[in-house]
Amino acid sequence: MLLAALALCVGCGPRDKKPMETPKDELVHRLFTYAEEGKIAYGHQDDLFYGHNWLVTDAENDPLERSDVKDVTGKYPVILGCDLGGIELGADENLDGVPFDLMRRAAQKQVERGGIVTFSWHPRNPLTGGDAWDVSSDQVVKSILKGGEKEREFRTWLSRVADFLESIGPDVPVVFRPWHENIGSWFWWGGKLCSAQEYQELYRMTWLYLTKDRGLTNILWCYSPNGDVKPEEYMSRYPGDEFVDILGVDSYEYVGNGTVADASARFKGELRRILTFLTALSYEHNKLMCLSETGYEGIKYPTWWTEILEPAVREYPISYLLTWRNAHDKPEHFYAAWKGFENEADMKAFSELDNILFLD
Ligand code: BMA
Repeated sequence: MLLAALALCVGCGPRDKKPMETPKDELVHRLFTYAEEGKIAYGHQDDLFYGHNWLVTDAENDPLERSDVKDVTGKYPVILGCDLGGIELGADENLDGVPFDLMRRAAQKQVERGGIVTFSWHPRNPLTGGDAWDVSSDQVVKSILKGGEKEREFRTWLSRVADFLESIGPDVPVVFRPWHENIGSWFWWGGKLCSAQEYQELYRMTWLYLTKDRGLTNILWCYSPNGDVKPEEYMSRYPGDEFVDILGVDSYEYVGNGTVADASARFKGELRRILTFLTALSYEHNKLMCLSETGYEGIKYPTWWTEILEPAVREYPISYLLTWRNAHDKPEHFYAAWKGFENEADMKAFSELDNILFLD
């Protein structure tokens, strides 16, 4: 099996790895090994908090055993995605209603089960008071950098992120993916909302605060631009090798006005284009790579998992891919199959492929 997987994966093969000294080194090593062996771990956002038609209600005592992915495949995803949006204000719940106490317990449970946790962050807009998508001002990033009017307040925001990550456990390595989709202009830290230099300062400042001021050295830092970009755009806001462990990319299938079949074929081609340049960059910079967010909202292509997604990614050394959340309160907003959904058998078939990893 291993030989078959290696033969398929053109970008796979041994890498320069640091000796394993810390829990972070061990996770980096584990993820590099997946890539070398042509394996891709599957991840799902908010997997343990809710699904298409259920929701954890007893945040303190729920055993965290329910998962749409487990209902369909019999296995949990290797990667649990969580979002910290709202933590910066000291809120009890994130922007999608997930209590932070539940999130902490789920992160610990995921690790106990042998899995991995990744955190994204959709923070509010520190200048206008709006949400992460409030792009009404191009002064926001500037306002939180050194000397800016919101610098102090933003440090408090960062301290709340640090407190939460620290509370998961001192030796638990996690992936943190701040300031994502930074080439497009839909978040206040996006392409047209700050200069490349301001963006890089923001990323480095976040890294420096968590790593140096707070001593959180078990974080794997993921840089994840949106995927609809040219290779040179992808790196145009890169903060530097010292600050990044994983090169990620967010790329979704959109149907638009055409047919589902056309959109799916287009998506497959687009993913290959992106992952080809990402593979070259990951070798050049000796970094891990992943498909940090992906999916097709409502998954309207019956064999999307085995005929679109897996063939598009199998040749590339991505350590993992993560499909977005299955909202419990928006019936069309789901990115993994759920019990009773028409393409559930295809997702199960995907979970049984030799090169795709779930938690057994
Ligand atoms: C978006 C949507 C929103 C959600 C946000 C943060 O893609 O899923 O409904 O609030 O992510 O999780």
